[in-house]
Amino acid sequence: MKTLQEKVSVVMPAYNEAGHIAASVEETIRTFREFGCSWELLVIDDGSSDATYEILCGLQKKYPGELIVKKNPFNLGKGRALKKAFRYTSGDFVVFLDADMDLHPIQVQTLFDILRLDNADIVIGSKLHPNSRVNYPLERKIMSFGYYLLVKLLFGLPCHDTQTGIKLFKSEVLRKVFPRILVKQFAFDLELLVNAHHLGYKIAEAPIVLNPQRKYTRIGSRAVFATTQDTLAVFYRMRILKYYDRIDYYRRKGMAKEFRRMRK
Ligand SMILES: Nc1nc2c(ncn2[C@@H]2O[C@H](COP(=O)(O)OP(=O)(O)OP(=O)(O)O)[C@@H](O)[C@H]2O)c(=O)[nH]1
Ligand SMILES: [Mg+2]
Repeated sequence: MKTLQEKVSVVMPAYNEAGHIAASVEETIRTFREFGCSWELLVIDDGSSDATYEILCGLQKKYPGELIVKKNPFNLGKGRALKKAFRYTSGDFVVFLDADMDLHPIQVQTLFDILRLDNADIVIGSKLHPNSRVNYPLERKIMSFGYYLLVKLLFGLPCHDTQTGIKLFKSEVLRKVFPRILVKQFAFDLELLVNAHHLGYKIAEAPIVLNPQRKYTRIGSRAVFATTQDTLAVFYRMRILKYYDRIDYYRRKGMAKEFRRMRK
């Protein structure tokens, strides 16, 4: 990373993470200082009802020039939080990193190595990579594999796990893809990756080490149902309505808003 000429923006979405956010921010800052490249950390509080934002404001005073803090007044979900946060980044590369410390930031190095080796535009951490070390319950493993089969069947994406909270993008990719997508709340990662793939960007996968910090996952059966529903909605828009291609056409003509309204 020391030889990296370009700047890296780390974007961390945080929703009710008062228990983890300080450790997460401090560890990320320590790691990137050691990497020695040019970087910034942008944390967006997604309308938390706990003390996440107050803790972040304290940290911002401690790390001026390194930590940027933004806030959504209401909880909008991870996808919309990331889309908003992206507007404030100035890096040539953008890393999405979850705030719960399940995935240590040191792993960003592996993602960059794979980006170079594979000449990729996007590298995503994958729990299903043969070299990953994941310490999470059997039912989550079965869910991950089932979702992989569904995604393979519907989209033929060259990835095994779209859901893991560490991803690296050339910022040009996000600049192109964000305006096209609807940001489906439960299938945001998938919608982003499917559209990037559709536009011809190369996606590679990286092994990860995952150490769950929460005793209980926040993903319940309602979220599984909603994720499947949103995934099918992305399929319908991509393959049947051709919405994503048409929104691009209307955007070029400056009529995207009218088109979105028509399609609602
Ligand atoms: N659940 C949830 N997370 C959000 C939201 N907005 C931002 N986030 C952040 O998105 C990241 C991923 O959320 P998690 O709840 O950890 O989701 P997960 O890793 O799939 O599930 P866990 O097994 O509970 O860790 C975390 O950094 C959250 O703080 C939101 O509206 N809901
Ligand atoms: Mg998590």
